[in-house]
Amino acid sequence: MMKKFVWAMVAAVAVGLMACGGKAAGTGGDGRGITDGGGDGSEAVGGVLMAPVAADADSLFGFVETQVGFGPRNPGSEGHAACRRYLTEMLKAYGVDTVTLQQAPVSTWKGERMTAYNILGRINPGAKDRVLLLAHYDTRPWADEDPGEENRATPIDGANDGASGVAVLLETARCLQKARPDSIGVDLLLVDLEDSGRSGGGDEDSWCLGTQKWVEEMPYTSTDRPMYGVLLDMVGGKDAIFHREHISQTYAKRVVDKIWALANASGHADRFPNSMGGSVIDDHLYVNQAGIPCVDIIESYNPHTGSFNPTWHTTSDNLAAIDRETLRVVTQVVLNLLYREDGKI
Ligand code: 1BN
Ligand code: ZN
Repeated sequence: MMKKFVWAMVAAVAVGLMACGGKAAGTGGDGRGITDGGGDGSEAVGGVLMAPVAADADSLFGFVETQVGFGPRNPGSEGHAACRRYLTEMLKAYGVDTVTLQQAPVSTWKGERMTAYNILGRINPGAKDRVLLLAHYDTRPWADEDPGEENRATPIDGANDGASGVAVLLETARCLQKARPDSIGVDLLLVDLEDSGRSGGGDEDSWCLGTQKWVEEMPYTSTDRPMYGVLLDMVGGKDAIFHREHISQTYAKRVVDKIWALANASGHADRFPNSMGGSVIDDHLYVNQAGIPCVDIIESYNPHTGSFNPTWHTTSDNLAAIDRETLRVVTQVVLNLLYREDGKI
């Protein structure tokens, strides 16, 4: 049967940024060689890369706080609807050129029929050379990994698993408004229904339902599809370390090499060690299978668990577990990547 999609173009009118609760905090040098100095294109200070704009930890934390403030964002919830309105308005407020909403019917592994709402913001939509950044904004409907059995049917706050990756994309939009890329386009994709999958293995395609729909209807021709994608997932954990992830390494090794080398040159080798972590079924798998090399920046080899952050799919995945410095470092690496592609550093 022909699948039916509805693409609704949302007029890009900047309204009510602060009313949405988002922060538009100022930026400043971070004392580690990254400055907000207005884009002179300098290569390095003391051997550390210098981007035209610095990610701001308070701004990033504010984006997480606002999302968590909506309550759990599991599909069908009030928090989910409020969050997707907020995200659409924030992208517009940061001057993203077009914001579109894809609505697609999906069935969960429980047989529920739902709608996946994917939000795409495009900067310089006419540019042939593009980078795709993506993150899921939905949260898991059940804390099924919680140590307390009584909590396992409770929806999670998803401060790390959901809100952190979205915060990186919003902060990227905020920074790119201050120093627009000239020669590249950037697509910011906020995907839905990543986290309602069946745990325990054997039903991989029950995860990432929004992205599975998105790749069927990608708005690209053969000449303007992104050079590569970068997925941000669980990027706000305390002292989080980001190892190379296996699926990324298999499909997109050259992009992994580029990002980890750039993180090193940015002074963040401690957070991006040049070694392998885990293998994660995540949104990047479907983007890779659709022909766009895509890397997952994810905490997949936590020293306490050997896999994800200890708060993963528990009621402890809340604001108290968020590390502003982790968010800042990851965002700065993403910004440095974009400005490097744009020829600014
Ligand atoms: C990542 C974050 N995922 C869910 N929340 C993907 C995943 C799928 C992780 C299956 C483990 C198993
Ligand atoms: Zn999850």
